[in-house]
Amino acid sequence: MMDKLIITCAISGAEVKKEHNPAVPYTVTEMVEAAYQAYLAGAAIIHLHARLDDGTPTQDKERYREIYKAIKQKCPDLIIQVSTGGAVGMSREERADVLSILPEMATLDCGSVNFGGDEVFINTENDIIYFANRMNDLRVMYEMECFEKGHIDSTKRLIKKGIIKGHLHYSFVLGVNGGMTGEERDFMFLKDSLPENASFSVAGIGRYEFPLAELAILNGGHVRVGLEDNIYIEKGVLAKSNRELVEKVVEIAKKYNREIATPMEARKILEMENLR
Ligand code: KMH
Ligand code: ZN
Repeated sequence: MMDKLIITCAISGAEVKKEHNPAVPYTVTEMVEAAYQAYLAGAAIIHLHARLDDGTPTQDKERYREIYKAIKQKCPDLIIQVSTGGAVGMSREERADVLSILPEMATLDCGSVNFGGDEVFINTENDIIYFANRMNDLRVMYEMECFEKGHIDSTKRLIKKGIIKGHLHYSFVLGVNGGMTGEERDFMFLKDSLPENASFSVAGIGRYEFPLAELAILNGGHVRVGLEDNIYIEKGVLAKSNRELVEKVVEIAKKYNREIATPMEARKILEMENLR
């Protein structure tokens, strides 16, 4: 039997702006409201990028602390997964600053990928080792973001060396302009390449968001949606909110009788209970 479905909502991102969709949250109040509404709709995890009030992405630990605390005050049981990816061009140390607030969960980006134009999201092998070691030391649960198959292979090498350890949870981020596409065969290839006993979630960028969500729901995976990844509820129609995107996944899950995990159930599925 399949585990219940863990829905992650990537509410803010670092690249998407209010000019793209006015519902993208920047301020602390907007972040809390977006997280709360996503949670009410069925999200167990919030993937969080901090922003300044004017929308500038930041990895500043004090800004993260403020947002983290405010969200927790409103929804104490929600899992908050902070980004250690930050924005393209940030240094490794800048990106890791947020870990000092001791988040329950964070992303571990497992390789480099072109991000359109002149942009490259750089994650060298030493970067991956640096982040994994820090998160191991701080007992932070990590979700391994893989933008293509080579990134999964890199994690396997680091698992063998004992650097990546604990319950293995992956996120396939597919459809980035410069990365792997999110067609069914891409999904199957990645899913079949995972180490044994790993769990996975999918994050489809743009038009891949809901087709990939459906594939994951049918194949025992978990799903990430949110304005970081996709601003449309359907072709040409802007999503009114992060909540609306979560609601659409819940509808798809219902169609296939896949139950939705609460945050506590998600902690169990991801074997996070022994970390803290
Ligand atoms: N903003 C991207 C450059 C993550 O959150 O860990 C990186 C990103 C990955 O979003
Ligand atoms: Zn992110």
